[in-house]
Amino acid sequence: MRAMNMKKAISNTQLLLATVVTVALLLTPAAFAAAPGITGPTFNLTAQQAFISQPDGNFVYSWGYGCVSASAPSGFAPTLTGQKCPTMQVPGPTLIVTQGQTVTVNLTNNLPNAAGNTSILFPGFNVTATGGIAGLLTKEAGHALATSTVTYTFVASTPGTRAYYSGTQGDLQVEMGLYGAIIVLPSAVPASCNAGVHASNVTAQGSSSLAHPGVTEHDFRLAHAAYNHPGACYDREYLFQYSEMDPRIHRQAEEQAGRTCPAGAANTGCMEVATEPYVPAYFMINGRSMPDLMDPNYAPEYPHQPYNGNPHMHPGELTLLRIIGTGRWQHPFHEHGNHVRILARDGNLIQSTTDPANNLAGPLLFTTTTTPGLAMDGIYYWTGKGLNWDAYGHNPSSSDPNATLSCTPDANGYNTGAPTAINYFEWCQDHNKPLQAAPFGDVAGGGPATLPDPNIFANGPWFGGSPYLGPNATVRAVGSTGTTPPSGTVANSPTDEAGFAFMWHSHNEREITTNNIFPGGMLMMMLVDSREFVIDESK
Ligand SMILES: [Cu+2]
Repeated sequence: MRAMNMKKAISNTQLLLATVVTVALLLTPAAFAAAPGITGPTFNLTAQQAFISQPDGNFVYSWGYGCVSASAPSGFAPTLTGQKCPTMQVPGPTLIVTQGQTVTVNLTNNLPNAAGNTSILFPGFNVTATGGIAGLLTKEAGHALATSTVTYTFVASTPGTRAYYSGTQGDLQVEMGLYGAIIVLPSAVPASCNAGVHASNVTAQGSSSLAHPGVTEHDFRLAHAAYNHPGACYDREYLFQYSEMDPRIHRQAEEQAGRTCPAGAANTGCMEVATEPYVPAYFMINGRSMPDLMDPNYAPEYPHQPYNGNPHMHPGELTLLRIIGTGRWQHPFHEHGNHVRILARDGNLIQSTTDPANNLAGPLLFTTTTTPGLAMDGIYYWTGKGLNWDAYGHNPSSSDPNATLSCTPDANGYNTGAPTAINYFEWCQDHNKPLQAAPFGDVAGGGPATLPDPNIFANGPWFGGSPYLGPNATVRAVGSTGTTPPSGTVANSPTDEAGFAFMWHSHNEREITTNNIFPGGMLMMMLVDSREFVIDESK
């Protein structure tokens, strides 16, 4: 599937939200999170049942980790004002700690008695388990009340993103939703990571945002680097956990959840659920499927699926992707728009053997194929390099000041000299290079393409939108001759921002369905907006 230049239909919603939040910010403490979670180093977790929502209207009986209701979450990072850590969520709460901390996780088993014992594995750490009952892989929280709590303790010895998941009846319990992520922030961040695109974003947007004058873009990062290495600096971050569900397994578990096991029942409880044959119908990112994953984090309609999948960035930003495969299948996930440079796998930074202090050696991946239990950290960025047209629709002979911006290439060919410029990080080789043979407005003409006339209903409404970034390039490409703006801008004022949307999705096309209906499943839209558009991750 390709989605080169679709008009960003959701942009308007985000604009409205940003406006609302601007007002709210005056009244409440800041609330920002792109990879939200709870901060430790002590976590009181519970495992229990609830129903999670899918876009076909199905509510799927599931098991998940959550925060023990009696203990307030130790904190959200970054702060999400007014949000609660649910007692059950899929994926489980993202545990955020700092390298060197001693982490304590107290797990209470509140699953139905018939489900048996449960536990958590923290692969990559030397875990000491106390209390509970001896199990196959670790100590377990029993399904009888007297033995329902177990404690795991370990030192967060190395930074990075890792999976955690049930070590008890993994074929059933991981399928049912007992998995999550732990993020260890580096204890030392290289000084060079405190500069860069993000630092200039914050500076630039405090005063110059055209879409939202006076609105400052905030810092949504958990840290300035993923690892203690200058090659691991980043400007923005997202966590994506990939999984799938076979609703037949969940239905069988639901039907047997009311059983009471006889005294002395085995650790595995007294359910009889066949985990083969395996026929998943739901393919999820962070527990949600397309289009639900585009809704905000902690949207009230998903009380047990608080995390979304809605990446958004400015040109040139180094975006850290924290990727975990948590299901039973591999998922060949493709991030359109660029490749992903892998930094690390399972928290192991991939360094050059010849100059490890300065150089990383991770592969550049077209498809970040997830493997069950495997975590990856990678850097993605988007610029207009290679488009072969001026993505901002500049025209040196225009009278519009936005059309006559300059582009001064830095050593890499990008316009980075003026952090406040709308065309910050423009690829200067294509500056003033026209796309359209005969545009309607004042963007430069004479290019190789003829785009559909948005004023002709037979063609225009089928055209996804603008091939331009920036606050008014879309309307300049239409001009004043017509009364109907390009289709995507019916909902989104063409005089406001236009961005690019790139489809990020599984390249196993079965997995971009929800219960056999396309589109759905493991599919999300990555949005690129020019830098004067304020990206607000607090929703
Ligand atoms: Cu694709």
